[in-house]
Amino acid sequence: MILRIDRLAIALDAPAHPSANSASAVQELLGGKFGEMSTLMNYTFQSFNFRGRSQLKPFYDLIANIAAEEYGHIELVAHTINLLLTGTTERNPDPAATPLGATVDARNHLHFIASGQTALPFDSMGSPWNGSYVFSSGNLKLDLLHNFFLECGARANKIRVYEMVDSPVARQMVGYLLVRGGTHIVAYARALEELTGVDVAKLLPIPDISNKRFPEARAFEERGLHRRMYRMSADDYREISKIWRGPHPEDGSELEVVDGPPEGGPVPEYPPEPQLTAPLGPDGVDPEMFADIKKKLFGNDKGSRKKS
Ligand code: MN3
Repeated sequence: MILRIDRLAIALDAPAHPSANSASAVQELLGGKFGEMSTLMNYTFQSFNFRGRSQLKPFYDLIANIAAEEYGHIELVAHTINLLLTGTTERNPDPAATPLGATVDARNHLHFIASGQTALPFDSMGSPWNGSYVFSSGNLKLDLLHNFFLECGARANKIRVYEMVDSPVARQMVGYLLVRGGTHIVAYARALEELTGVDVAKLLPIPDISNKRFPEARAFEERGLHRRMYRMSADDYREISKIWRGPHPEDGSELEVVDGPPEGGPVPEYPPEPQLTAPLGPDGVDPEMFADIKKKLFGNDKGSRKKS
């Protein structure tokens, strides 16, 4: 079971310049093949399907625990998309004024047609996330190799989205996820080392650029977030400390298990978007529509039902 906390992993500030096309690029980090929906569902299914749990408890604990952190990463990317989209159209309840006119040049019309100007489980090209992105082979060595590869691929995509989008809210989110994804790369490298003796961490970093080159990521690393594994449970997953230990492969700092989730930040509040009839129509209830319904129910004779 998952216990949910109504906070984001970090505080996110609304951007001064919202951008629908930046939001489309960020969608890759949510519903792309290497996005946060994929890390969440891969580790979730691998934990559901784990065989030989009692013999391999530290590995089970690690995969199950990282799955729980990934939920918060989906949440963080979705809210970044929402903040980038909020304010991209004219908040005008008159449909004849073409209040969504600016969106015809936006890359992803689904943000405006299929949702209330908010995130969807799609990649940057509008293709839906799908279950074939999940690898759960039943072979621990293979699954760990896959997870190491998945996190490195996710890191490459984060770096590229960072290079595309200069909005501070997107860069804050990507900086944080570069650091947290970095801990998951080290975790799967350490797990492979415990299982086989091979020093997988010698391959790092993949791609060959340090997190310290990204100012927002560097700030999180200076606070020690790259050496922390959050234990996302009140009582369980304690054996992660049998894998998450020793020196960090890049800077030699000591790896540390922290009991409980990150302190986090508030969930953003989104104002209504009347031009999208979100949450209700203009002015709550459209008076003309209301009069129409009344006429259909009661006829023109106010208040009394027609006698048949
Ligand atoms: Mn993640």
